[in-house]
Amino acid sequence: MSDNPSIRYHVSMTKIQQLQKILIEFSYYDEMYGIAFKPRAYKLAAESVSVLNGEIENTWRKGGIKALKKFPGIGQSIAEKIDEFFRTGKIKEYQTMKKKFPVDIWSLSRIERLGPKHIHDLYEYLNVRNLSDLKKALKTHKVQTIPRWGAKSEKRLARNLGLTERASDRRLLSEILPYAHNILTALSQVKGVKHCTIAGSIRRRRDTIGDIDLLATSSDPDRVMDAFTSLPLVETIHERGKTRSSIRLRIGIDVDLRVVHDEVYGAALQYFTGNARHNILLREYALSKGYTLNEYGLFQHKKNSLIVCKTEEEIYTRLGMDTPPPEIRIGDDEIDAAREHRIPRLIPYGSVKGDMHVHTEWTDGTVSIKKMITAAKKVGLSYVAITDHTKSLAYIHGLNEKRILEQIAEIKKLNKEIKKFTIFSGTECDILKDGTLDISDKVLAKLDWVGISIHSYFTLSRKEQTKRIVAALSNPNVDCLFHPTCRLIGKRKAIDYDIDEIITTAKKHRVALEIDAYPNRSDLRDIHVRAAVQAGVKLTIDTDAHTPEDFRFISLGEAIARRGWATKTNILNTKKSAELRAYLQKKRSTKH
Ligand code: DGT
Ligand code: CA
Ligand code: CA
Ligand code: ZN
Repeated sequence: MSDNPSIRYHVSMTKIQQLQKILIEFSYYDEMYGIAFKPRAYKLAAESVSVLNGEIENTWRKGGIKALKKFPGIGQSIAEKIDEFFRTGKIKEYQTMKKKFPVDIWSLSRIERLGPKHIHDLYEYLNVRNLSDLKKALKTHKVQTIPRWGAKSEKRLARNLGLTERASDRRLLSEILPYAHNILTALSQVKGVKHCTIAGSIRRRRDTIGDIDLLATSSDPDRVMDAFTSLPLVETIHERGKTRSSIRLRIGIDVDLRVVHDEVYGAALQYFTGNARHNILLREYALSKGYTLNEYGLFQHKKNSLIVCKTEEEIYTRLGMDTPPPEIRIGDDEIDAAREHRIPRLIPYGSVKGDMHVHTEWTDGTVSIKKMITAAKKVGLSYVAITDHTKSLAYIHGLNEKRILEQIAEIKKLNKEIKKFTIFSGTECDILKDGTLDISDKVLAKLDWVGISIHSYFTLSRKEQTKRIVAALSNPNVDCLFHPTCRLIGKRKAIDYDIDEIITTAKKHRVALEIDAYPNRSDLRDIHVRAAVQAGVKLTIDTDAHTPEDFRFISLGEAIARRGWATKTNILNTKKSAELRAYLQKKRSTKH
């Protein structure tokens, strides 16, 4: 048995991962022995294989070696090897290579800054074949005895090995975003900096973030790197170069910074925004149009020249397509849509006018209705729905029918007092195990806005859970299903039900689905949003605020909506309050 996670990982490697491993090992091996040109091709091929995953095999099945050659990095010789692998599960040349060099190159290559030459030396001088050999060699301080290595390199290797083993946690966007902005502000002020921007998964507004990627252009790159590596937040400097530096912040997240020339800013931004899959599909498309696209620029084959693209738009335009917003660059169908000019105008940030899911001290919120209103106004909202919990949640004093009626009266009074702001009387009514609601229909009918949600029996079977929610959605008083999948990132998996059936039912009964922007919820997910949009189901973007500060999360919900290709008209609470009230009243009066 081994205590090493990456070794255990090998045991359960999929076919594609094995192929990727083989290609990477070939690339390292070729580089060790100075076989020119090939390593780069192998790397590109490995990348295509890993990112396109099952498509590689499908393509091979349909068109064999010839079809494989359309992918970046895959020429005749690599295509033949992949063909052999899919046919026989083996590659003879690989087995020969492994006999000559019996080293787990793959695992070792995952250590930051451990290149082919190093792996070669470790094997030649110390007989290091895998991670556990490497750990032993480090412990006994043998690594520093390798010619030209020294104590410093040994120390760095030990540290990077530790980092590789720890670096798997993803962090919530909301937690990381402020740090990214801080660094951005600091770097933008450095003399000589022209552009400075956030790229990577943060620019795409993913829910969770692996590391922070920044991109800058400057007339004095050294100065930018100095500023970057001496930021007060820095814990470790992994690497400091002229064009690329990498640090770890004290909060335990890494930051990559690249500094490039102005002429390639567009290409670099496009590349480092990703995601990798989008990049590879775009590259594939560019190839078919006679261009090579990579992080260094866009090159036209016919003229054998670099095309200056100072902006991302110039690249996409050159390739004859619209520029897909970063949020939808996931390597799905956005490139086709951009070519056919059918990406809709995604909901602009700042479009949400009111928050339809807000808690107060009546249940588990921290402050009064009035204080929540003040906070909502401060972030520019013009209405909210107060949606406290109901009686099933006894441990937080969920409201019963009597208390709900009292709250309705209180809100009526407040609405008369306040100006230029509307409060909707709402609820977050609990869905019971059998799909009935825990508040009487008579009282629900008196509310402006009825949200329903699940807080118990998360593990019912798929069939039972679907039936339960369908039943709840069919109640004519219901306006919205709150945090529809109940997932809590890092804590609770989504409940299991047939999302398509929920979407169909929501459509039938004109119930909206919520995008709950509370960071560890981010629920609905982007794919569900897209399905709901396609089905013509209305959505809301809410924060599920329990404290006045929580309203700041609205833009995160807008990001999810954008990732799900939603436009302004798909989102109910982009309406003005009077329009929304009219919409809800009409819905009630025509409901059967
Ligand atoms: P993360 O950090 O895991 O949240 O996700 P990203 O997308 O920020 O990934 P990261 O930081 O590894 O790389 C930043 C961007 O660089 C990525 O979005 C696209 C580009 N990139 C990284 N690796 C590859 C690759 O293997 N192939 C291609 N074509 N692009 C890549
Ligand atoms: Ca990243
Ligand atoms: Ca990165
Ligand atoms: Zn809630």
